[in-house]
Amino acid sequence: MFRVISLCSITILYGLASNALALEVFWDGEGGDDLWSTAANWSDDTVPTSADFARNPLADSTMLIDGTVSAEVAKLDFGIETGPTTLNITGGTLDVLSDGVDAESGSVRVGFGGGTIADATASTLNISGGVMTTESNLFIGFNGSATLNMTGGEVKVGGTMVLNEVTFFGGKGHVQLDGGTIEANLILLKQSGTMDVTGGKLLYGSVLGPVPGAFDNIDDLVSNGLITAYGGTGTIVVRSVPHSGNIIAEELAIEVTAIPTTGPLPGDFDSSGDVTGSDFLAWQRGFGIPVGGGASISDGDANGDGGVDAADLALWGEFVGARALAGPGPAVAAVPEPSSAMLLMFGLVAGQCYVIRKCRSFA
Ligand SMILES: [Ca+2]
Ligand SMILES: [Ca+2]
Ligand SMILES: [Ca+2]
Repeated sequence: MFRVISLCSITILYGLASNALALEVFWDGEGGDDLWSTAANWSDDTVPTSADFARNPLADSTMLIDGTVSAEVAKLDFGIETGPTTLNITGGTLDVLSDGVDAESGSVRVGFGGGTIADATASTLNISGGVMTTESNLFIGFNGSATLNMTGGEVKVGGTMVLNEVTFFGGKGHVQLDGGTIEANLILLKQSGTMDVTGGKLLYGSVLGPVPGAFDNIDDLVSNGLITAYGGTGTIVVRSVPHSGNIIAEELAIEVTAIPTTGPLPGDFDSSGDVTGSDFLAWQRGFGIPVGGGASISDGDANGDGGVDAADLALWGEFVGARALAGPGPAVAAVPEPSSAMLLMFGLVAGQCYVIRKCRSFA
């Protein structure tokens, strides 16, 4: 059963046959300490290398990569049908490298064929530190359910971060981003993929939603509640920023963060939905109103102390170039601003422009 599914998945996802014969190394947990680097935890008591496909089908098991571990592997699947599996990364590194032969290599698949998220079969990737790099794709839920809980560290996805690839089973892929940085060349939310943000940041090149053409940008995903801030009570904040080079599809990355409140962003003095040079002019007009002087947001008071001074300009500077995205709740009307000239002054106009390109890895 499993082999049939696996082969079909390869065909469906990649449209080409895989002929790699990389060694499969299985987690047996016999080392008793959960550490990736403990040889006894693996079949044949050998820690996998960048030439191996690592798999963990051991239900209720936990794998640990901490600051002592520098792990390399050609592919990692865990939570394989039999039950929930957890990988905790608290430090160190996990590099998942393509072997140049197998189309699936370079990828991590969490929750491989493991039922719905309500089941005990949902698997979890917890990252609180360290760096995980996948040369190819990261699947959170693959014919099964999985959650990525991110509270620190870095995830660098050279291919596509896919939330829930459902081909044969139900399931759900969820990313809970509470800290750290996720950088993905491309993000694809499949049938029931969701993300919630309370901290940290997400950088991506392009994003595609569950219905190609319908949800093809983050505005759609947020307005339809698939990407939320603080469980829906906050605001998703996006802007275009330079990136470290991991994102190959775009010159600029889209940065996604969150603030815990709704309403105008700090520095959005004209409540237009974005923070631009027009807001700077509003601050300039109000500048000099003393603290407690009754100034409002529209006067340039970003911190609510009733005055308009350098502290308010600092908040404007923190959010300039950012846009607030309204969730499914009461809509916040975004009024387009003739801001290009002002943004040119601040050297930011390029950051306002990006092109959503077609999904490269998954047509
Ligand atoms: Ca063993
Ligand atoms: Ca504004
Ligand atoms: Ca103020």
